[in-house]
Formats: sequence, structure tokens, C-alpha cells
Amino acid sequence: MKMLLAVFAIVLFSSATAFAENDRLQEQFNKLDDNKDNTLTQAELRAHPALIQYTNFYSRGSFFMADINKDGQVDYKEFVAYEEDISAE
Ligand SMILES: [Ca+2]
Ligand SMILES: [Ca+2]
Repeated sequence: MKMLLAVFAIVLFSSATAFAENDRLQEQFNKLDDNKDNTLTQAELRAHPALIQYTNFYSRGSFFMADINKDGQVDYKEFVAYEEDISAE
């Protein structure tokens, strides 16, 4: 029974962290998206150097790597995919 409780606690804890992580990314994305069109441009990223220094977008050329469909903008899906890909290392 103790074992079961421990497993349950771990499952609860990890889903809570995953949720918090998504929340954090969404918040970051919203702050960077100045014109609220749900996509990030290079200009928007450049306008927030203090914010992006804690993301994977800080390095040069990262914008082009994140822009999977090469439309010149990073949408939320691309943003999350890029952030999670690199921080999962
Ligand atoms: Ca935008
Ligand atoms: Ca794109």
C-alpha cells in the first residue's frame, strides 16, 4: 500500500511539473508576442533581450532553427517544440 501511494505521488508530481512548464512557456510566448498575433517574429524576439536570455532563442541563428515550416515566424507550437527539444537534452 505504501508503495502504491509513493507511485501515485510521483505520477501526480510529474504531471504537475509538466503543467507548470507549459504554463511558463505560454507566459513567455505571450510576453514576447508584442502584437498578439500568436506568432513571433525576429523583431519581437530582438525587442526582448532580457526575456529571451533564459530561453533557447538567445543564441544566434536559433530563430531559423525553430521556424520549422520556414514562414519567417515562430508560432507557439514551434516555440514549444524548440524549447522542449533543447532543454530535454
Ligand atoms: Ca507577433
Ligand atoms: Ca513558422
